[in-house]
Amino acid sequence: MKQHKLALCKEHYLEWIPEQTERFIKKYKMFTREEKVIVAVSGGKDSLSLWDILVRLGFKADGLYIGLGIDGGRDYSSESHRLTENFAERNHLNLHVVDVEKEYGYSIPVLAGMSHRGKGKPCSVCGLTKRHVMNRIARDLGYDVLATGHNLDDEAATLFGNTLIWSKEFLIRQSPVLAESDGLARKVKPLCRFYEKEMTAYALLRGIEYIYEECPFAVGSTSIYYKKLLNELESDRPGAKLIFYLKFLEGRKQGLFTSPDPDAPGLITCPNCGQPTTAPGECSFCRLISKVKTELD
Ligand code: Q46
Ligand code: ZN
Repeated sequence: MKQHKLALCKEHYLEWIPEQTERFIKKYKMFTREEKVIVAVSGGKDSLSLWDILVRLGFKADGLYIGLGIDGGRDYSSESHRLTENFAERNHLNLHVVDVEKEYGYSIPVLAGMSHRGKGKPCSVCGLTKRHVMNRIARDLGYDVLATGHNLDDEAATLFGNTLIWSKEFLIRQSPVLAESDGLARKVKPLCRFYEKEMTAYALLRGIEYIYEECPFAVGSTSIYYKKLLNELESDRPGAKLIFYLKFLEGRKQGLFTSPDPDAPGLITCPNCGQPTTAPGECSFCRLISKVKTELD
């Protein structure tokens, strides 16, 4: 690991990753050992590794898998579901599964096809649905905190995109920990300081079986393009990604991008699902489902 000027053998690497994760959990005050954590798992290396690390550290962590109904010619969702179930079974862990089609009547590609969001790509509808389900499950099942497997490459690419257009709204919300508020669960990213490569090495060394392919809809996405640019920068200047992200966090600590926009609308409750929303009436997710129902039924 050039950026840390550190080389470790397998045994010590597998100790170093959890030790560092615990340090980040404490440093950013993400959660305590007494709190109940739910990890959003996709079957990929980051989320399964996160679950593995939290359990090894002795945290009370269950999993949440959301079935999106994405095939992409290679059974993407069924394969990621199978690998997640395998992981949970092998480690005797508790996994909650929400199948979007069974629960709401339509898969992500069908919902996306009927919506104006996303210009032909389902990612916007997918993100909206995942946020809705994750928050509902965390709240309804009494979890204190929702953890996701975002790594440094994800965070640096998001930060790069938000910085290119100085998106204050998103820069304010980009943090290793987002406190709970008005019906929104606390959200944390314990892997936010690990490079993607480091997480791949962890998953492989731990023998975690995960889905290698990205979601078929990730191909050609802006975030992959930003990751490619940042990788070029990183190969010339090892550590550049980490510095970019850590300096941003340092700026936040000093008060940059932390004060909420005074014009931002406050949160109100959706009369249908009870989740927080910004505009009067049903939340965006409930509106999407009603619209698709009306058009398809
Ligand atoms: S799962 Fe969903 Fe991602 Fe696939 S459809 Fe797009 S948002 S790319 S993280
Ligand atoms: Zn709603």
